[in-house]
Amino acid sequence: MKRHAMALGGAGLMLGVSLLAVQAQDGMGKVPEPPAFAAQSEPNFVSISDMLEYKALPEYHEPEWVTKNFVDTGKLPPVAERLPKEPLVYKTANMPDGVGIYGDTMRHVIGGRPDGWNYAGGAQQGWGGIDIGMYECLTRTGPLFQVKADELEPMPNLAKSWEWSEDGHELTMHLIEGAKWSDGMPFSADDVIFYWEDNVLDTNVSPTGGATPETFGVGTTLVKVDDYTVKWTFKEVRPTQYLYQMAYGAFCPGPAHMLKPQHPKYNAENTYEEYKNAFPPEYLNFPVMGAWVPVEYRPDDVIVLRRNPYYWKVDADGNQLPYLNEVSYRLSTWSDRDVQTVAGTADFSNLEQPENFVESLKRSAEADAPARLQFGARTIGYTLYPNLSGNGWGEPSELGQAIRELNRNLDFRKAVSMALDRQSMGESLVKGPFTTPYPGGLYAGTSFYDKDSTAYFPYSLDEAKAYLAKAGLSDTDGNGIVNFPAGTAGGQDVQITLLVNGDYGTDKSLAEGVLTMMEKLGIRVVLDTISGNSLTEIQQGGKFDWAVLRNGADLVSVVQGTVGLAPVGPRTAFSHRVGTDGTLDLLPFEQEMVDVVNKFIASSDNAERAELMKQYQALYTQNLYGIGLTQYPGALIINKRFANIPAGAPIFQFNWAEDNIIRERVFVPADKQTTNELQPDTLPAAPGIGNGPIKN
Ligand code: BQZ
Repeated sequence: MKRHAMALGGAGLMLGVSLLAVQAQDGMGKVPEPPAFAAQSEPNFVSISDMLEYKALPEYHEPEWVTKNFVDTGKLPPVAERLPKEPLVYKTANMPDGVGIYGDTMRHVIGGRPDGWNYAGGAQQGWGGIDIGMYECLTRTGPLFQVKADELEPMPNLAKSWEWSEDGHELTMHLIEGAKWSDGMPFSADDVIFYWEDNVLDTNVSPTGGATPETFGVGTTLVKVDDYTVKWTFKEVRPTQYLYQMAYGAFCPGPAHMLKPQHPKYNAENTYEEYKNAFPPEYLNFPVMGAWVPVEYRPDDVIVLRRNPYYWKVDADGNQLPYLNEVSYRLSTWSDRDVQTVAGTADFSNLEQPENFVESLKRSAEADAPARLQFGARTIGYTLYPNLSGNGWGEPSELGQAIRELNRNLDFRKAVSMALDRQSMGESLVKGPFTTPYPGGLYAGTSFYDKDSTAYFPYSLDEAKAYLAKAGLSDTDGNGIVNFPAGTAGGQDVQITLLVNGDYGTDKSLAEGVLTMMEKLGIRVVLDTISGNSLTEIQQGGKFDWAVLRNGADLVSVVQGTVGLAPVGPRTAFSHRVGTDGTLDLLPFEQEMVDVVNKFIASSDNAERAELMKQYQALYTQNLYGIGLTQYPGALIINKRFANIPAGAPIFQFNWAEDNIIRERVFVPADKQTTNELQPDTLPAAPGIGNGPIKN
């Protein structure tokens, strides 16, 4: 069973019997066995050193049209001068279809909308792989799904190597030397330090990747040693865990030469809001370290990105990557992404919404289907999060505060959990062996999951009502909805606002399910459905009683986003952040969870880490820190013309598939290339409002 379960790379470390079986409690039942659902393809497990190295090569190449139209005309220096001293070199043996050829485009469809390019300063680009393709980070973790379990550690990226000091408190990182931003300006430690000091540590800024000062450990410092060396100092000893935080989304520095002049610390004219929005989507050719640069933006229509002529990665023959000249993002809906990719009018989709499973499976099974569809393991999961702050996070109203007190009451959380019929909730999304009831916590089938440490409160409306009464609630005005006790919120009906992501059908269906089931319990739920970029601010501002959330990588991989597993810092956890007095009013079990997660971060002993995660799982599920809803697999849908797609690439594990498949190595064989490029034979021009690409 273990070999098969997800076959997740990384830590398949199951160690003997669990030391902390769940303490039997009333209402607890057997954890449901997920229906058998094997991933449709397995990764070829390798070492990181089999995938890449940093090395100077005897010669370098680029697309002919770039040489002819740009280098020979003096618009660009020769490719060798545009590359760093030692580019990142992808090894041919790890490329499923070998060295590729230049040409073609990958057409994406996304449900998000860009509000600017200042990722470090908090602007969003629309998700769906735009930011992942534009912004490079110190380390990289997406492709780790194919790394051998006992060799799991983050891959080098902008940081090409690092070493720990004797005492384990200092980590010296060596950056790629001589690399340039896509406008030709040098990349150096100054970009890294500007990101750290003036975006992460400056709490007036909320970087889009979610980084907070505590993301890298309370009291951690980062200094420049020289142009290509930085040094971290941690309170913990050898907290290797933080190397994962230095990957996508939390440590992807922006171009200081562009951002600094807009930052209020250096430009008193600007407010922090103006800094965040200093580079709107109309501002094109914004300098990046990623493979593609935004050159065209048509609101509610499309974003086109063209190859970065200064991209610092090559294949083993010295061909500068990427192979694809262009990537584009049609601005539509997430659901339309599945439809268009299966139909062949788009090229890539993470099939993550069960309501599209059946149609997508049917169409992609046909012989002439343009795209292939490959299910991975169950790494998509949804949770109902009660806001656990009792000291003012989100400035709740009197009713809101009364609800927070209820949320902090275990009997109340048990009532809510036992009123949820997770089986029918899953089936309402899609019939078949896909969904499974999810108790909450770490996902069944993932590396650190332990069934014996998982508590589960199965569906029982009667028992749920008993717990509701135990929480002091009864329907005093006989309208079917329980009331607060006299003296609390005026004894009014218990009415709860549920925050929902309006951009996904799945989120809305699950929220509707919660609403209907709570009604049967005697709780009125009102949906607060938010679409677009403002949702993140509402979530991070704590402006919700309850929220339905598609979980991040922390509950799948544990090692990615670890600080999100519990409120280890003032702004690290989704459902409990500092109150108006700047303190975290943790419940006793939350404090235990924080202690366990901090021990995990400070430990590099695999046996101890596995044990700690059992304790975490037991604390989480026994106390219903989050109330799990459903868990299911996703499928990668990719047009059949693309080559170098790694086997067994999950849509989501350490990161999304847009990172996992290493798009800069993806290519289209000559006989399959199309004329789908929207801006053929062009390269990014100078950064500026309305500046399109240049042809020659
Ligand atoms: C994948 C992903 C790539 C963010 C986003 C979006 C944001 C959240 C989440 C997913 C989208 C796609 O997810 O659903 O398949 O392409 O972009 O970044 O939901 O609203 O804030 O966490 O990753």
